[in-house]
Amino acid sequence: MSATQVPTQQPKLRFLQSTLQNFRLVINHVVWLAKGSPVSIILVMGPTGTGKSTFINSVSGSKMRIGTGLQSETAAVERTEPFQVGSQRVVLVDTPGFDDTMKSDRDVLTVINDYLARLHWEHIKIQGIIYLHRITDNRMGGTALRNFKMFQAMCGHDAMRNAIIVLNMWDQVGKEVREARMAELRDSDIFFKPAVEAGARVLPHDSTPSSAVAILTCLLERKPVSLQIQVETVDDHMAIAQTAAGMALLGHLGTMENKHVQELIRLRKELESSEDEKERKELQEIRMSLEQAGRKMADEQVRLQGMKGPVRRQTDEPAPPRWRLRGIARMDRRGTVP
Ligand SMILES: Nc1nc2c(ncn2[C@@H]2O[C@H](COP(=O)(O)OP(=O)(O)OP(=O)(O)O)[C@@H](O)[C@H]2O)c(=O)[nH]1
Ligand SMILES: [Mg+2]
Repeated sequence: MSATQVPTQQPKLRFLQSTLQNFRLVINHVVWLAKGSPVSIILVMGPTGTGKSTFINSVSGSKMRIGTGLQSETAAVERTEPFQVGSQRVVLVDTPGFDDTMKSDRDVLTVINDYLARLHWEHIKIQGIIYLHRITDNRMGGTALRNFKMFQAMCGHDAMRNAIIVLNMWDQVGKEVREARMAELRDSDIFFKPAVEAGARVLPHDSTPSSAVAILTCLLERKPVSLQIQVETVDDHMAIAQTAAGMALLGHLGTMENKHVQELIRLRKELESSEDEKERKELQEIRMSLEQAGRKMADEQVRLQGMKGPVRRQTDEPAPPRWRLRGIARMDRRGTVP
């Protein structure tokens, strides 16, 4: 090729390249439209009453029911319509806590796991998990610890990079107290430290929409993941009781049953030594309710052990090919995600 030919051929080449590039863009756009626009799925977890639904409503414009009384409000997995955060479309998924007033922990695990399994079956990955904790709580009690353990067991070590522990109601507590509580929660082995070491972040939330957007934005920078329980139940066909979350729950139920047994032994001794009729009657009533609670714990363990994995879709149609979804949820033509 002579030196004089170069200037005449380069514009032609550039023209061809840019035409090809435009053609590719158009094709990509058509394919993108045909598939529906991608959305990022973010789960919101935490004990009942920590403000999960309030958080979701504040940033998505949804109208999830907010609890006003002492009872748990969100009993099922509910999701928002897709909404915009920066350049991305997001769906937030509200979940019941593992201390629901009406549902057993086994029921809660089942409803969350069924939803997660369905996503995994569709090859839809999770963009992030938000775990809400009230900074106003002056104790990390058994309920909060149980919820956090279940969250950890469901997500697994690798998904912790996609998790943010949100300290809710931040502005309800004085500066010094909240800073001290945050440090203790973050640095204690029995609280959030293992999750933080695995990559989870701990962020305050002052109840404003802008603070919620900042939290979501942090999660949108991560690469979507599958949660441990999704892999265990869908890919590895484990029964619920064999999963880390199932075992954590069985462990909790076993401990509670043991506590009831110990309490019953103590009560029996008290009953034997008591001669006061009124006191004996009261002790009998306590014993009956303890026995009933103990039976319920034992029954829950048996039921959990007998549970199979999540129920697949009713039809036996094969899962969609991986190239269709590539790890992010896509709305179908009606604009919905699973
Ligand atoms: N002060 C204050 N109150 C809040 C905040 N978030 C939630 N609440 C209140 O806490 C209560 C429970 O809020 P919800 O959003 O229903 O909590 P939830 O975690 O969805 O509860 P469940 O659905 O029962 O699991 C409601 O009375 C809310 O008004 C907050 O950031 N600040
Ligand atoms: Mg709720």
